[in-house]
Amino acid sequence: MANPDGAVADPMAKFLEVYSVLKSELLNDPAFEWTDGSRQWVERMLDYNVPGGKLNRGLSVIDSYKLLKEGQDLSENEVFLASALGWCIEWLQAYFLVLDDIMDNSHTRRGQLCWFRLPKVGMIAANDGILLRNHIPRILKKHFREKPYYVDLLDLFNEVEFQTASGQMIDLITTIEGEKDLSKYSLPLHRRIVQYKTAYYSFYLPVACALLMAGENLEKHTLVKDVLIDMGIYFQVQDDYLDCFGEPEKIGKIGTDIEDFKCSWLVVKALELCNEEQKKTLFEHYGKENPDDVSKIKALYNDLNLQGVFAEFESKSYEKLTSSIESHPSKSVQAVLKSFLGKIYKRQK
Ligand code: GPP
Ligand code: MG
Ligand code: MG
Ligand code: MG
Repeated sequence: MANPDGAVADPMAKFLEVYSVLKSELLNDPAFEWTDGSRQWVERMLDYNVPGGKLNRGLSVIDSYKLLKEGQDLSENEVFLASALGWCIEWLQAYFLVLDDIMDNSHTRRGQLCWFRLPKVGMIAANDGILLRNHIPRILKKHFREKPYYVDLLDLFNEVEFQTASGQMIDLITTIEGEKDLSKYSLPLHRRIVQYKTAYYSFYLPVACALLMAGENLEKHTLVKDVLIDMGIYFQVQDDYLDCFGEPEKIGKIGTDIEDFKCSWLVVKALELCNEEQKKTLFEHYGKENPDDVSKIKALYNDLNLQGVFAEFESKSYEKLTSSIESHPSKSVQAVLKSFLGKIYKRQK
């Protein structure tokens, strides 16, 4: 949306413009001798995997930075830098999703086939994941090398990636073939998995980036971090819920948690609420590829009214998170956290 003087007013259009800038820098990275073929591959891979999501994580770096600046007008350069950090998080997310879809044997993502499912791609996707990951420090080096917070930024991305990969590891090793045992699934195990695999990179990272840009010391913001981690846990419970009860057209993906024997919030709740008979059904049919087994688990989830149980959890979580947010001393930090919560409460996608 261009104004008469040519300036871009729409924040989303502006954010997408930064994507084009970063992409063309990466496609002309002087550290590699490009050919037309290699450049085309990377461009197609980026366009397929990086910008197609809701972009909430990326946009929230800019929103958070604005709120932290308490209404002061941001310079063009500040908007560019906050957008570039936002895109680094979207690159991180693309890297995780390309690999997660291989590991979870998924079929669709963001309303299209998973990248590795494209006939020409296959396991090249594993290397594309590595490339996506390597683009992040290249973007940071190009645009933040001279900043006083450069080392902290690099450290932040490294720490968060380590936490996410560790969470993904526990998500995966609970499903090892031959060791499938539902009796080890519990709310504390679920919490541990989702805290690490989702909450740090999806919720803490965007705000931490904005705090660093604003010159803050992250060690002084443990309260903010705690609330964001709780919000991330709530967000992944929603993801687990939508995996079974969401509409694939809205969430852009077909759920695989039941087939994959995942320690999902739904199965943990089902184990908590079931009688002996229903428990047998769970033990017999959970974690099987066969659609008949999957249907039996879904029918049981309905019998146990897990939709109602989730609705209850959702409103309770909202109340708890709101009261933790309101106990924070700074109004601008409260505004950052409330805007985040508002974006995800009762989400359908
Ligand atoms: C979400 O799990 C977690 C991730 C995408 C992190 C992956 C981390 C790696 C180190 C690869 P999910 O499988 O429930 O997500 P979705 O439902 O979107 O597939
Ligand atoms: Mg997964
Ligand atoms: Mg997955
Ligand atoms: Mg999921």
